[in-house]
Amino acid sequence: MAIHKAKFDKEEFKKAVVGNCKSLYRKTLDEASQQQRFQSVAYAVKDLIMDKWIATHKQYDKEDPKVVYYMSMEFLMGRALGNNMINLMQYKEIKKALEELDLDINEIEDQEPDPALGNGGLGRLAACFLDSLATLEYPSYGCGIRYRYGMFKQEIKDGYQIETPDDWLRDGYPFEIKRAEYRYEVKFGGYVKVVKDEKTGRDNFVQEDYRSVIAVPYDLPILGYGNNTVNSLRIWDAEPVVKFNLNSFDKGDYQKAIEEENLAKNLVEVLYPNDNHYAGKELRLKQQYFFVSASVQRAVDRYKNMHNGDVSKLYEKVTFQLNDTHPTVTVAELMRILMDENGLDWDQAWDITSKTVAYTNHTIMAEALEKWPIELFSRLLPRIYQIVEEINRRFVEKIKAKYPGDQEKIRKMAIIYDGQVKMAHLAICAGYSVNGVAKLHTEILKKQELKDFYEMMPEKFNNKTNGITQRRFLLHGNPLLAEWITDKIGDGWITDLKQIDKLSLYVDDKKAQQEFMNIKYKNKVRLAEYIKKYNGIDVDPNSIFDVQVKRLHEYKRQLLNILHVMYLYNKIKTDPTFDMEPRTFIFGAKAAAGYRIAKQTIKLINNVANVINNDASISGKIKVVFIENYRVSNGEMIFAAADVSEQISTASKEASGTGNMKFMLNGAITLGTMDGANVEIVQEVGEENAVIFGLSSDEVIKYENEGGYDPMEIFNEDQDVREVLMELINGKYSDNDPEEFRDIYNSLLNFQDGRRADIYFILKDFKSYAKAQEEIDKRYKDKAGWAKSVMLNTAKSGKFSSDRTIEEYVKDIWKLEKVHVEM
Ligand code: GL7
Repeated sequence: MAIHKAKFDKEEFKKAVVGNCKSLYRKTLDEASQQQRFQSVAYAVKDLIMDKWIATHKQYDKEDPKVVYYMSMEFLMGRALGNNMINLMQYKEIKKALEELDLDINEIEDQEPDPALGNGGLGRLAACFLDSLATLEYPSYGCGIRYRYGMFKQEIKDGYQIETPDDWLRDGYPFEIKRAEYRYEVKFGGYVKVVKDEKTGRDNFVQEDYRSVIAVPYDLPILGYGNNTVNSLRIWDAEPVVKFNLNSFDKGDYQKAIEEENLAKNLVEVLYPNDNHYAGKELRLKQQYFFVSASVQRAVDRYKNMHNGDVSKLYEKVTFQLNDTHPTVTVAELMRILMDENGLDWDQAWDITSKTVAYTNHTIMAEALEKWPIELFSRLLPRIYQIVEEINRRFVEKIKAKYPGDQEKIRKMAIIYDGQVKMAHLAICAGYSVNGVAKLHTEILKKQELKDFYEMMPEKFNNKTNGITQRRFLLHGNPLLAEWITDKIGDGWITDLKQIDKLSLYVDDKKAQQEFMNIKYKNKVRLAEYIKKYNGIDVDPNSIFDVQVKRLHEYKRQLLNILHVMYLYNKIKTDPTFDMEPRTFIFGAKAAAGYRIAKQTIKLINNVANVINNDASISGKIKVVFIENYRVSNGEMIFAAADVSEQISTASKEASGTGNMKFMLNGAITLGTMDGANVEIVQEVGEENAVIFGLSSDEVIKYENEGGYDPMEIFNEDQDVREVLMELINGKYSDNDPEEFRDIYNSLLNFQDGRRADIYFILKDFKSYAKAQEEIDKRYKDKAGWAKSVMLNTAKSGKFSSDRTIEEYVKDIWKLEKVHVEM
């Protein structure tokens, strides 16, 4: 790829910053607050972007390339300022200019709120994909929602998680642009009237007595690295129709006007903070249809403008990728627009739709599968429901034709069954591609979860192993290592991560090992300072930094990790001479606000931390830290500082994971189960450079099919496990209520609320995990061996760039062409 570096006029830039401060705040820089300085700098950086942004869309209009619309309820972008400076290739230049203005780039970057319009891996994947699409010069839009409040901020008070609103727009977000010229009406409720067209004899379907809102988009620039491509993330805000059209007042329909005002206000108010869990809330379905309808209306309009109003070949230039089932109403909305607004008949509309929409599955967790009650779905989206019903009717006919007399197939595969609309079935039936997100995950889809669909339509199924952008998670997040790598092998890795394999040459070189570990040490010092500042805990950068950061979920088994810490603590207490490398166990995780066991687990980790960190008798052999408010920005720093990457989900449950890749890239050893993309990480780096434990996914699935296992056996036979479990209920780690962790205890040992004991096999895997932890200790004692191993992790991470993932989507699914933008 030809890297293009634009000239940078330092004096111009400085002038712009000073000028922005004046015109935005009527202040000089030294009078301005830190936030105001950040805004002044951000607007100056935006100025460097605008011409490229304009040029990119001119070029798209001229060449009329095929475009992918990445439809996602979540985009977990992280901060933009530093990333934009990086992708402009002007980080150092701007840093220098700011120094001359007496501004510290780190402090300025720290002023930016993380735009956190996502929960976890699924939302962050969407953000990495946008970065790669722009870098690889592929035309694309991210389509989503401009939530007024993103992912909540987490505070820890007395060990408990407290959620506070994330008011990310409070000071104004400098990089967004309101596109008031693109306004679309989105209709909810009412009923469908059939009106016969006198001339054609055709039935027209008209929604009556509905409530509606106006969708207004805001665009955020998505910069390619080292090129002139600037794509857009388009997030939709909702405005009331009444502001726009006073008609309802004219008609005296005051009630309707108020309802519409409230609808608009509530619609985009907040991101649902559930990860891998579907709550079935009516407002959530409204959000889904809202952004889907606006995005599809806009995409079809744009296409028609460029093709004389003829929609018949839409699929040649437009493709919608559904990020999980959340945007699946895309299927029916596109059908509606093609039929009701463009006069196509069913077969034509279906032919186009089923060549235009593709679906990514991100989870097999049953509680994440979206199923909407017919009553709710049809009341909220009456016309969409009619269309889904007809899709279902035809699909069931096909199933019957293929499997005559097999009622079981219909029960398992129908889109509408048992009073519910099954979104995954709709997406698979209508989509031209269905992909999983790691090899193992795709195999489980084909063999288990979606077996019937795979048998009927094998050609649709494919795998796209996830990836991450090395621009944010190495070049920006770990500048010391990035510079060292570039020094050794050149900067090709920034846009072609496969090249990082050239580091393999250095893994036995003593000097290189020392340099690498020295950088790791400095990154650990940086994190230790952060921990001191925000947690008030002293941690030793010479200890092993053993890190588990990700959403708190039972299947991710933070509980296994902390139970092991409790076990280790007991070991040290009974044998003070017990020899081990000092270890700092670092956790970071948000729990969904209504997820009780997850919140109890946070409290448990904090209470264990309290006891252990204040026990002078163990002379600092272990420390436990819970980092508050884990998010993209502090994540960048955490990955850079990790020695051990905890990826310990119950095998088969973590579809892919992407944190695992960020740790590997930054030189950490994976301590994990054979789950998700861990399998491929081990394949790349070699078993000897990871530490693997626990049940395999086949074993887990086998137990599940046979009704589980009996954790009581382990409890009765294993004294260490029993001791740790008893500590959950004997008050050892309770500050006031000794019953505090009873639910956790019960979840491991007792059948309750229709759920088997220990459904995530924590006790089953405990022994094997403890052994794996001993193995980590042993390996760390061999300094040279460890250094070689972590360097190999970095060197072998080439596969896990989202650039590779995107090239695969482009080649196998989207069939896009690159568009080069000249300036
Ligand atoms: C997830 C998976 O849990 C995670 O393993 C995967 O890496 C990610 C991106 O594909 O998607 N599925 C899901 O529902 N969430 C995820 O993070 C929230």
